Amino acid sequence: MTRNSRLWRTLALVTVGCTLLTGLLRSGAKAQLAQPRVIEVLADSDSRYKIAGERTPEITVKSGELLLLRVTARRGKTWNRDGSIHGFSLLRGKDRTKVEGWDLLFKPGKQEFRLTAPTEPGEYEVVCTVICSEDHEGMHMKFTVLP
Ligand SMILES: [Cu+2]
Repeated sequence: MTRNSRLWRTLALVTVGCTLLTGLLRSGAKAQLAQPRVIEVLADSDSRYKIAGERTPEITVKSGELLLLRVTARRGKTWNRDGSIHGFSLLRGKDRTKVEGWDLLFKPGKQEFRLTAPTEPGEYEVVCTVICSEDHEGMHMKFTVLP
């Protein structure tokens, strides 16, 4: 084998190696940046959650699913001292305990939250935790986690 052909072979191997490595790194980055599913909710001034196109708003997700909760909040009659106008707290249906990481407070306007759906399938409930009007107790919605 001439010196020249050995050189070319080395170059070819390096090129293939780099291409493979780049591909690997790219697919890894893609997995990490997996697009969450967007859920849009209006936390309205009449102390109700609303979801476009749903007469009775409810959220259904898959166990452990990555979510982006996109919220628009409108001030009701009363709000918290810290400026929060509505809350969004996820409770387990069976014992009404809070799900960790799902105790949110909203400021007026648009805001987004990156969340992971509970891993345990079942029925949950979203409740508002800010006394936003005399009808605050009516501010809740069904939340279902599918296996
Ligand atoms: Cu509220």
